[in-house]
Amino acid sequence: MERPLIAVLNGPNLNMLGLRQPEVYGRATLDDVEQVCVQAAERLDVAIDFRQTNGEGELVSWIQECRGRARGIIINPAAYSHTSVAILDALLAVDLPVIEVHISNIHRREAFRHHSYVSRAAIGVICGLGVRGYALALQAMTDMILDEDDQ
Ligand code: CA2
Repeated sequence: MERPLIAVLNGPNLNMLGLRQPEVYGRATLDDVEQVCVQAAERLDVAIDFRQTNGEGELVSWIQECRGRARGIIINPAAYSHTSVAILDALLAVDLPVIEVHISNIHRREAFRHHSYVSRAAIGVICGLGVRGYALALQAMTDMILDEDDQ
């Protein structure tokens, strides 16, 4: 049987990971995050589509493309978490399970980071656990897909 596809989508400035602000985001680069996801996906026997964009519209388009193609979406919308109703609407429209991931603990940071529009569309949110949050999200998403297939 074909492996279920999980989209792992990343928002603006995450391509800068590891290059600046290691005290906030750690030393891992975006390539390292992808490797963490690839290894978790191999272990879990799922396929992933890992992407990053700086554009809000592109993120919306990628979310729409997941419809009928992916079984779930793991998303770190970065700063758009705190501003984007468009990304929230796209996630609600595709009707797929969503897990929101943040590398840093957004609740320990500035007040403007405490609210995420995207969380309304998410089954769960993982934040503050560094890049291992992505592997945990893949584990949880795979469990949910297997549960759904058992029903
Ligand atoms: O903690 C996270 O994963 C965030 O989604 C990261 C976003 C931030 O706006 C959110 O509030 C929390 C920022 C991503 C940009 O990352 C950088 C990494 C290195 C240097 C500059 C930015």
